[in-house]
Amino acid sequence: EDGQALWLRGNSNIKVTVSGPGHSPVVDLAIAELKRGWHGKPDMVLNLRISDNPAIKGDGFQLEESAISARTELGLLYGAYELLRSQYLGSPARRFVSNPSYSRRILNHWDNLDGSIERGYAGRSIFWGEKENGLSITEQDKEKWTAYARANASIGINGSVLNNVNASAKILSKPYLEKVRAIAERLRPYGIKTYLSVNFSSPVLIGKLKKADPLDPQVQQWWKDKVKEIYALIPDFGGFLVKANSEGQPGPQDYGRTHVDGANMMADALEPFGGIVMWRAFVYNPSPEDRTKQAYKEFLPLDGAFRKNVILQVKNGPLDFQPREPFSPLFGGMTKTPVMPEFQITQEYLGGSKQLVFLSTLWEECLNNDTFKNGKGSTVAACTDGSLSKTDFTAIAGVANIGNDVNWTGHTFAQANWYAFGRLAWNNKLESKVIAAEWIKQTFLDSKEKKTDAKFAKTVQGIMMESREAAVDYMMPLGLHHIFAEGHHYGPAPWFSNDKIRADWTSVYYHKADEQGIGFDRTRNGSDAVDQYHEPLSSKLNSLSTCPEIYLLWFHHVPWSYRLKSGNDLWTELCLRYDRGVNKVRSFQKDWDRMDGAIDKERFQEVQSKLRTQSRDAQIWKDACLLYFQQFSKREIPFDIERPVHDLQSLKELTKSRDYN
Ligand code: BDP
Repeated sequence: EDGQALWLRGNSNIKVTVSGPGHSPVVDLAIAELKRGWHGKPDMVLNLRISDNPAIKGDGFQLEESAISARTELGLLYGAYELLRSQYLGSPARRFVSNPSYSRRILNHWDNLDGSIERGYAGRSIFWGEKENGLSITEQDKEKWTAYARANASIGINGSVLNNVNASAKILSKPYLEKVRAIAERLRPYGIKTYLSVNFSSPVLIGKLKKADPLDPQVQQWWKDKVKEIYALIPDFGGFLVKANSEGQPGPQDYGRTHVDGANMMADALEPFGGIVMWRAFVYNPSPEDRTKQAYKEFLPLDGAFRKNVILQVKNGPLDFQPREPFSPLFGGMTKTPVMPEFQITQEYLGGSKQLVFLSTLWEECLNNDTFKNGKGSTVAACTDGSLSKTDFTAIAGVANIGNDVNWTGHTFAQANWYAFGRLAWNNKLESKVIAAEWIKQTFLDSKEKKTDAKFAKTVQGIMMESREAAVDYMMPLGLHHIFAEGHHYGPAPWFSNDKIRADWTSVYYHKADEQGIGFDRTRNGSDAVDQYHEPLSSKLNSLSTCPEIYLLWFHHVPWSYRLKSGNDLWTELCLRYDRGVNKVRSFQKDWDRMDGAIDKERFQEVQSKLRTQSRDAQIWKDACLLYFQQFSKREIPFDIERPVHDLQSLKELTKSRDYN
């Protein structure tokens, strides 16, 4: 098996009769899927019906043994996929209602128009490729887009942003919009809306205007005309995603205006057509202010000033998709402006497509964090899914890990991250261990159990559930962050500093190791980032003795001799964690090897080989970080753990090289 079929391997020959409420592209798809993948009782008659059952919300559905009901046709399609999934998983048929946690469940593709993908590790873009074929569209392209749409619909994803947030203005030119239309036509039957990332300077770059000032009537008119042109081609177009005044991208501040001015201008253009603006809060400037505080400081004063069709898109943590971050304080901070979480499915900071890291646990951790916005129980999930603010303008985004590799995602196990994002976007209370179990069975095993299946499922679920914590351990335990090699973000470079670039792009800015200790002081004596959180959390984080140890060095500069809860001093604990991380990956290798024969050779060997690479690279992380930090701690690496096997100098050379990532 080459992995192309993803988690949708469940064709069957079992007969079923399906009656639907008339015919439409969506209903016909639901019927076709049920016939193709039916694993229920043979010769059953299944009814699909549109119902106004008040328990069903949005595109939700109700399943019963012989019926699927929904308010919308799309609800029937989602119900069909859920029914097939539960049959395949062998879960007994029972009556239940399932409603989506977020009404917009969106993939963000960081695909460039030349076909390259920013932070993509699975080949080239499935949408673009000036080098490959310009703007022409082949039959193969169309089939790929359909397969993509189907996979997404099967897990409830209903939106795609087709191009990189670092957006080329060309996307809004006529020939590109024509291609967007062709893509949208393929995605539409599966309920997937198309969105675009736009460049704020588009009126200048592809229009004939001299500036892109959002308060200039000519600029406003330009956007209105452009939006009209888009909707003439794509009547169900979803809206814009905007990265403005961030990392060199243009924005309203170039004209002395605010993010509100910029977002509202676009919102006004989109509003008559039902389109939305997803305005990214990932903004920071070279300034003496702690980078992790900047987005909150920028956006909190703007709360309430955005148009009704603007939603703020916020990365899970206040920095940038690190292996572990505390949640962004904006989730609990904004009260009048809807906020949507942005997760990163592509493993920019978690091993590209070389390492097995199941990200569902990271997202689950974020969603379950309590912001204390309205007192206890105000989780990030509740702050974003409409349950606190009683709105149904809700959304969630995941930065896609999809490319034109045969298996879509490079690493077979990276498919699980795509899958998990969709499942959590549909139901943000699902547990990662359940998601893992679902994925394993559908991806690797047949619906009828073989003898080896239960063992395989359990072993692999164990690996997946421990994989993210293992990565945290061998990369940056105890709250360390952003000590990656420059540029490629794959390997370690805690030594990285450079006077010629801004400090907050270097590693030393973040770990601040010195002879006394290590960590970034974000307490009230330091940058005071803790006070962007509500009480009692802010005080809890502020105090060294109550700050959760997983965030210790994120919030505190801690002496090497400081005793942790384990009884170990900080230096010893750091060493043990790095060592534990490496050992975990070694144990994943052993566990995997024991599974030889339980699944197809092709995928077995691919994963086996990638685990070898991961072991090697975990060792590099451990050696690099311990040997580097040891220069400050001046303490011995505990004698009962394995010694480093590399020299620091050689690792400095290695991680710089282009081939190493
Ligand atoms: C960082 C990536 C960069 C993205 C940026 C963003 O390194 O490539 O453009 O985030 O999210 O993680 O805008």
